[in-house]
Amino acid sequence: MAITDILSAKDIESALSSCQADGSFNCKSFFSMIGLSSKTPDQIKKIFGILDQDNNGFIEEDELQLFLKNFSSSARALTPAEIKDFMAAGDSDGDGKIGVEEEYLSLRLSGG
Ligand SMILES: [Ca+2]
Ligand SMILES: [Ca+2]
Repeated sequence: MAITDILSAKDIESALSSCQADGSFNCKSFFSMIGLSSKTPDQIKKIFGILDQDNNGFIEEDELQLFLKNFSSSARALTPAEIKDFMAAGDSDGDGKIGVEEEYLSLRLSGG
């Protein structure tokens, strides 16, 4: 399944163009630009499954590093500082990885 089955290619394009420079990625504005907060829990679970490349039920730092590449193979990797901020925003129980409940919760908290 492609991520564009769930999200609009146009939204993805504008979200990616907003964070082309190193250090300009913000997970909350990115999620808001791709319209994630309006998705159903089931759709969010599917997106989580795409981001969780090794399918172990959690998104880890190395998967966050390649986060943007899930949306476009030519997108850049996230910087260590961006990964740290992203993890801090998503990892509410502090175990160093993001579970699907945490992803969903952080989306609801970010105003969805
Ligand atoms: Ca994983
Ligand atoms: Ca966690």
